[in-house]
Amino acid sequence: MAKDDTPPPHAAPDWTIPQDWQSYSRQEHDMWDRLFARQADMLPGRVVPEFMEGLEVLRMTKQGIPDFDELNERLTKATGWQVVAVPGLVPDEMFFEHLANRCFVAGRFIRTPEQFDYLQEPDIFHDVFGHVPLLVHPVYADYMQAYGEGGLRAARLGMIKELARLYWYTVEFGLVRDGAALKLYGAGIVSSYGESLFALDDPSPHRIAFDLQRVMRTNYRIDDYQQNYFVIDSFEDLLRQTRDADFGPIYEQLRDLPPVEVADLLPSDMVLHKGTQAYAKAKAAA
Ligand code: HBI
Ligand code: FE
Repeated sequence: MAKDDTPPPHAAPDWTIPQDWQSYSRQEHDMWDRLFARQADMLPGRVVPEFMEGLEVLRMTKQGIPDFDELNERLTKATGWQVVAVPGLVPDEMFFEHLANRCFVAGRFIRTPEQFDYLQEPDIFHDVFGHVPLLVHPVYADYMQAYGEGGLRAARLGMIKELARLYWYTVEFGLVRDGAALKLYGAGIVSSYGESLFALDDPSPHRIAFDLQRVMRTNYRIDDYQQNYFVIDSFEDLLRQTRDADFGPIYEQLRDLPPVEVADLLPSDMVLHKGTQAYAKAKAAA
């Protein structure tokens, strides 16, 4: 997280930079195409259908790194959102402010061949392939804006950490119920080949019904596959629970409750799948 709230010299006061699409190399476009092909082959049937529709509506099926100007013509027409380039992580309040204005900030750099399977910092493939397709879905688009507005309130109340957990377990690593099955929608999952398989198929992680306060208490790991996934009923339900929630009382309760550690289950949890945690245990033992 940025400690300093002044943007780097090449960035605007709101931290945006030009995407400078012309300057991407052949190799960088190829990297996008390889990542795209692997995910586009595997995701149908695993991801919510709205995600695949978003790729089509935005013509992201076209080869090469998307040009934000082209992307934004279609995205703005659909839901009024736009994508802007930033140098890397931006300060929390700037991030929330952009979301509240229907502006999604994206890194402009793409991972190197050595980082094909995994990198910790968000690159353009994670940010644009992972996050942008669902922004054409009107309810999801409203949720993201509501989240930004909630972030600005949380910042005034000193509750950013709690609200960031909500982002993590929905926007980044969320699952949604689809009848008896589960589907992916979190950007951190759908931009990762390994986690797109793990999150749905592996017996290791817990899969727990979404509960706003529970999620806001739950720590997360940023260095490996998640040990918990939270499952929403629908985007409508997620939006209703968050937009209509008066977070004031929830935050007051949270101040008196200890955080929940990553793999812990609570008696109040509605557990859809109790994980073996075998994956995390094997990693910890190695
Ligand atoms: N900056 N570029 C960028 N991308 C993010 O996802 C991001 C950020 N700054 C802050 C931030 N996320 C977090 O505060 C959110 O996870 C809540
Ligand atoms: Fe992300």
